[in-house]
Amino acid sequence: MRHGTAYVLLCTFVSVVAVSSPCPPGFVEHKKSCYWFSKIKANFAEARSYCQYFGSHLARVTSRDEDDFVRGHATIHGKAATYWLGATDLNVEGTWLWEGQQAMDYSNWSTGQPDNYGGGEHCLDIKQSYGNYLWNDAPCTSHAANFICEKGVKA
Ligand SMILES: *[C@@H]1O[C@H](CO)[C@@H](O)[C@H](O)[C@H]1NC(C)=O
Ligand SMILES: [Ca+2]
Ligand SMILES: [Ca+2]
Repeated sequence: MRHGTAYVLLCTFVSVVAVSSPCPPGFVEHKKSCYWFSKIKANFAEARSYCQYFGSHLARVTSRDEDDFVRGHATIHGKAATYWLGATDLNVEGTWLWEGQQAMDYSNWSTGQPDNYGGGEHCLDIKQSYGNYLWNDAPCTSHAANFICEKGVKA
């Protein structure tokens, strides 16, 4: 019985340690946010819904530091061809806003982007083939891509 009790205590301890990360399982911590690099593909609206389902939003990359983190993690760990980020110019062509209507003060577009190719590119993605995950505008609905969800670390 004593061994049983010790085992239960050990398991309790291990689970407390396991949940002590401020991020949900599968999310990666960086600074004050948790990020999930999807293994699945979806169009932009579906990707947004997935993130919301997990209590998060499509990632808003608002600084060079965050940009470097996202690009680095995609390069070393994620390795998908393309990821959606949470910005569009759907309201006013050429005016890019992060979801939640936050102005895009920092950006890091790939050479020649955003080009609004064919007049129909209004959602932000990062592509491995575009300068190793520099930014590009892409059609929101006609193609499926991986995506990155973000949520703030709980205070
Ligand atoms: C964009 O990212 C590249 C690669 O990490 C970096 O060399 C460049 O300085 C960045 N641009 C800006 C505006 O921060
Ligand atoms: Ca556009
Ligand atoms: Ca483009």
